[in-house]
Amino acid sequence: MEDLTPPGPTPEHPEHPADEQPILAVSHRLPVTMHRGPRGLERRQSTGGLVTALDPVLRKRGGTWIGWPGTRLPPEEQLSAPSDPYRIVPIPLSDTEVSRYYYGLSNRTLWPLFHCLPERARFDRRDWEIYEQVNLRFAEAAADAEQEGLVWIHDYQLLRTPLYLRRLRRGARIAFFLHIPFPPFDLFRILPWYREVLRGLLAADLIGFHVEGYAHNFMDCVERLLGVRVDWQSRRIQQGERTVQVGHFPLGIDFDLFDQRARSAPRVAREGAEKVVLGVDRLDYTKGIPERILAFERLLELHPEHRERVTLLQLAVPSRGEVTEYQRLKREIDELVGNVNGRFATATWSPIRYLYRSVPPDLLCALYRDAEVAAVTPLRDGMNLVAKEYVACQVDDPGVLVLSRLTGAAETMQEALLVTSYNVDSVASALHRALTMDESERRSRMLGLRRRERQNNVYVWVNAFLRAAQTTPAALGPPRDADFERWLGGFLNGLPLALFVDYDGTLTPIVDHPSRALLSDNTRAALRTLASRPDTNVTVVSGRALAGVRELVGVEGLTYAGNHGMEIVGPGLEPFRHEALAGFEEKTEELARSLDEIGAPGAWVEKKGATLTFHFREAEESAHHDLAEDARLRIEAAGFDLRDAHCAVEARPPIAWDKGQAVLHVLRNRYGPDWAESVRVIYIGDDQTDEDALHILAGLGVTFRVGSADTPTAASRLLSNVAAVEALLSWLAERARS
Ligand code: ADQ
Repeated sequence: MEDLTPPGPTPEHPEHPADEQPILAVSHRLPVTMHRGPRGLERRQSTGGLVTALDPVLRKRGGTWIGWPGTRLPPEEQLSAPSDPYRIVPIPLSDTEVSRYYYGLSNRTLWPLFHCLPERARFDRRDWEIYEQVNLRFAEAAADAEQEGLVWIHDYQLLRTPLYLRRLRRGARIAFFLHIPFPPFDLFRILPWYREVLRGLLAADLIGFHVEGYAHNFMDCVERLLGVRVDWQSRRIQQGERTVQVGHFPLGIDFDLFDQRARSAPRVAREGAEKVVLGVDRLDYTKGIPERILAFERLLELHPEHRERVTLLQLAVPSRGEVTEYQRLKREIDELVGNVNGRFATATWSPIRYLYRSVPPDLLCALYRDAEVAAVTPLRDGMNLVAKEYVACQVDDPGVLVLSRLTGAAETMQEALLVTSYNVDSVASALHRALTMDESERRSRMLGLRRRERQNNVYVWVNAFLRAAQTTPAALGPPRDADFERWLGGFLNGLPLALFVDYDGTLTPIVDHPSRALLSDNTRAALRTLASRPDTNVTVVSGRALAGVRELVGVEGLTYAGNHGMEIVGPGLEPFRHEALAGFEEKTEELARSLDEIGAPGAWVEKKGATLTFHFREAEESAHHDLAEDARLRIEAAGFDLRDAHCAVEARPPIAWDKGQAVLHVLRNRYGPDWAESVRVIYIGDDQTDEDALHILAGLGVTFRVGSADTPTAASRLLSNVAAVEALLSWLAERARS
């Protein structure tokens, strides 16, 4: 029977640093579960790895734990008791939310996909919407908790919570830990919301995984799917002006607790067979239970000497019974157990004993202790704590661990007999080897396993994670030559280069007034060198008037495209001015007068011939929204197209011409209609007006956008800032000549 009272004190643990700030833990489930009992709502301490790990830390440091209490709570009911060492904040969820966010998106979409079983995944937009809403709710609760110190968010149910929290609390220190695998790029990109998930996580300062492989998969996805720069060596990711640290922290268990329980738990009477192969799992298709039963059947076929001498004892805790896949799995296991028992059972022996229930800790430890073999054979598992618990309970005659290579645990537990669970024959032969292994080999293997798990226990894990979470990662600085070489070396491949660069926000930082946006000496020098290279042509594409941008850059030999490319001049090109412009100059004048009427201090109109820009960067920030709205209405009423820019709205004649058309014009006229055969194209831009060019060039060239991963863009890569653009231009200027 589990304890129904609030959790009692846990023994002090020497490895806990006591003097640090409180922690705000956020996980799908709370460390306590509410049940409707005879005395009304009753609170019960949850068990499980996460609670074991975090509960003592929160007790020591104080803090708050936010999560779902597992039942519907009347709003006035509070879970916290005044005597609690930390605060418990329940997030109520409606039935629809539980069904769509938890059973739906979390368990029918993310769970199978992240465990590399995409054929089991279901993709439902409505599930995703509710998942977003619930993740936002968790973030709001975390923001409202008004607590200093670290926010530690857990697991796949809350992948978007770091982002929502970051929006609410810019300066918060946020750490995230994923308890399940992170899938490889090929599988992850199947998720329709892959960008959102990556952006959600990148809002954290530290992102932790169990093993290195998952961290690598994540960084690979960030680099390839978002085009964000990753430093593989230090495992840092530059996300705009923020630096995100990625790490791996293999979770351990409370080794001494299991060891002690195994020493004190009474013996469990055995029926018949001499040896037990033990399986302990949540009933989940990732755990490979049917495959294990088939392997056991194969063992009995291939090695009849084990018949009537060995039993497979399979414990399965009921799990996610609301999901059809799990109901189907339960039927499948029932059937398989029936088949094997029907085929091999004798009057005194059943090959498989199958218990579909949770067992209390003491009994579990006695079963672990007394089992000759533990068969831990998931098809995929983030870590797997059962393997570790079994090892901790081997206090007598040592047993043998048969462990799937496809678990996180297998990364370190190399003394186990490692198997690939899909290969039934090899699992059968590993079981045979385990059952017949002599004592000295068993002892040597178990000694190594026990030493490591005792040392790397759950408290060591918590401390390692918290230490990393409290260290601010150093900024990566601009990309280095090796990065550019990797991104562009193969692409350029000795062909001439047509380089297109935007001006404001790309070549120069965004400043208060356009007249103050000036090139740095390095950028100007790089542009000069580029202009002098016979294998390179540079076009500066700007929303500014042609004369203005040409004067500001002031480098000879470049092509200039002003007014979003409606006017172009450059060496070897016929000067170009879009024919439709002429008829618009008067209308533009009228629109300028109308915008002048807005008359807010700090807002002004920049006239550029047939186009214009309404600037409001220098106006009161609180007025920005209304100013933009007013300008948009006037621009639309005048029949002009509008574009939002940085603290500005641009108006241009409704002519089907944009920066993308301008790029194509330059390429066609300079290199001929088959330009794609003879020249490599790179485009660098920073705002919405550049997106037209980025779209057109997708797949045709390499495109960069200055910004963070939160920026929706068609660019192939992101550059964090103008300094990164400068570094790229310098690399292009100095690269070997073709
Ligand atoms: P789970 O998928 O739940 O956890 P696991 O790590 O094996 O997997 O933990 C299962 C827990 O349930 C163990 O502590 C075990 O003792 C207990 N348990 C199983 N069957 C039981 C039974 N019949 N009676 C009583 N207790 C039983 C997720 C990830 C894992 C990761 C953990 C922690 O899927 O890969 O190791 O989180 O990060």
